Amino acid sequence: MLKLCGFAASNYHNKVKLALLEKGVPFEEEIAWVGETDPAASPLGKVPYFKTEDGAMCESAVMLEYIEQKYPQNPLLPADPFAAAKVRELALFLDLHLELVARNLYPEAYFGGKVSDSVKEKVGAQLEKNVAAFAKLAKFSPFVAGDRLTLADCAAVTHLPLVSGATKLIYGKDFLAELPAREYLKMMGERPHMQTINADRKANMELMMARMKAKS
Ligand SMILES: N[C@@H](CCC(=O)N[C@@H](CS)C(=O)NCC(=O)O)C(=O)O
Repeated sequence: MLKLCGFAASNYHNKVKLALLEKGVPFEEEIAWVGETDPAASPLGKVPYFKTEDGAMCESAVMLEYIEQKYPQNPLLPADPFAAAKVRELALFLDLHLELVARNLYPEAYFGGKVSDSVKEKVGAQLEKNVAAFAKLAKFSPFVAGDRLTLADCAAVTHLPLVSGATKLIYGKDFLAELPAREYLKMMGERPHMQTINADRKANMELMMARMKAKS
């Protein structure tokens, strides 16, 4: 059976988990905390990663492509090559230009750490530019890439709350306020699989905080 390794408080873990649930792919979750991952499966020590009957793989974008090709049911990519590329473009923007940039703020926004003023300034400018670019590509009609659920939604629904929350906490301003992100997240949050993911996320977050407390 396909194993999704990671932990349910992770947005990248949930990006892949949502795709598996929406596609109806049978899988098991195996908990792998940061610092306790399998180096052969994830050489950078990041989660999530898959253990498959053919071997292991990491990087959520690749994992989504793998399940899409291996389990074609309930497709999360359009058959048309151009339309599929536009979905991948959005998913990449979400990972690379929004989430990865906002991630620099998480130590202070979410983990009680500190981020220097120079980092905040640099990240703020970059995010402002990147959110404006993302706004030109995103459709929100009602899904992020158009009228169907795609793998771009798996990234959007898991990353956008973190980007929105981190910018609110660090700059006192939600950088996504001009986008219909709240309505979108509300609509997505009504999906039964998102409700599972959110319940698992909350329970896992408590476990993670307890672990961090016990370690400090
Ligand atoms: N590019 C990776 C990013 C995954 C990622 O950053 N995961 C976080 C958890 S949300 C992690 O493992 N962080 C630990 C680290 O970077 O050492 C992917 O798409 O899978």
